[in-house]
Amino acid sequence: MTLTGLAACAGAPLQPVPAEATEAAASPAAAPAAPIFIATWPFGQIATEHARTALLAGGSRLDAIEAGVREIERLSSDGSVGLGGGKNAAGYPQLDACIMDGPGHRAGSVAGVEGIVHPITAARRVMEHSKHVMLVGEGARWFALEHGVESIGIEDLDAKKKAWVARERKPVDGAGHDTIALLMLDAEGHLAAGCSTSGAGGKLPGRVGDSPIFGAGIYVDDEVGAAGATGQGENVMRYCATFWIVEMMRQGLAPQAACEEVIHRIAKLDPRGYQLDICFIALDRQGRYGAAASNQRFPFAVATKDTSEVRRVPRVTPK
Ligand code: SD4
Repeated sequence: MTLTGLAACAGAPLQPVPAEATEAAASPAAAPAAPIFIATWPFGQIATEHARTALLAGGSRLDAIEAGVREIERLSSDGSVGLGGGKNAAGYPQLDACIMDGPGHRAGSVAGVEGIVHPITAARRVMEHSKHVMLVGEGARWFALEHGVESIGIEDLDAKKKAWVARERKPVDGAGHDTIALLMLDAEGHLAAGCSTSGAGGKLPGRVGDSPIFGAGIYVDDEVGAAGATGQGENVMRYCATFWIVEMMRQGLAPQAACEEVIHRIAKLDPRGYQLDICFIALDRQGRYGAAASNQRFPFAVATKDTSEVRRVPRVTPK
């Protein structure tokens, strides 16, 4: 989504979307000292700052990631995260979220979950209180309820589904879509990440995007780095894009170069070339970070212990 679109679909201004975010290409020459937080979109600044506050208050990495993402879910800040986010074709939100911790390569995820206020918390509960990694739909809701995650009733959804089926049973052109993907490196050199979205507006009921999928919405390798994605999820998940970015970093590319290279590689493979609407952020364990987008300017938020800013990258130059 563009900045203009972002502003248009925001319910109430939560933070001033900076008129001129810092035009950033790569991360600064010297990596800032950890902890470092990086998140998608200007509203990501809310997430990076909440994550930082949680960490500096003595929370764990996962507490920080959860706190940052929860705040975006609570605000449904850009109209596309949380229960106030985009609706599917039948007129109700189905939410996707996941969380991943570098040490132990632990991961939890929920997809297509209904009436759950904080899917990121549900994802963390899956990671910490089940032997599974991912729960979907009805089962994800049951599990979240059983584990104390705040919820709302979904009794009205059945009627909405039936009405939609009786109409035409087609996807609709939904409003824009965005995602919060949040990555962090702590002072001990460990990485974590989280992601949450209501997904592509107007999606078919049951559609799952990239956001709850490891290697697509986010990926963390504690030896190397972490990456996160936003944009058209189908074009991210078909290429395991965040896994690919991390593997590029393993081969020696800086985060900025890795994000760009994966876009070029995907564009080369894909019939749509660069018209893919995909955007990435990445952070390595040295604290270097980067971002890239296939066909638009892409603002993202970065915070350290003492700084917080929104930067942006131009779309990649096709090659
Ligand atoms: C999805 N990747 O469900 C998400 C939506 C998004 O910018 O990030 N849009 O496809």
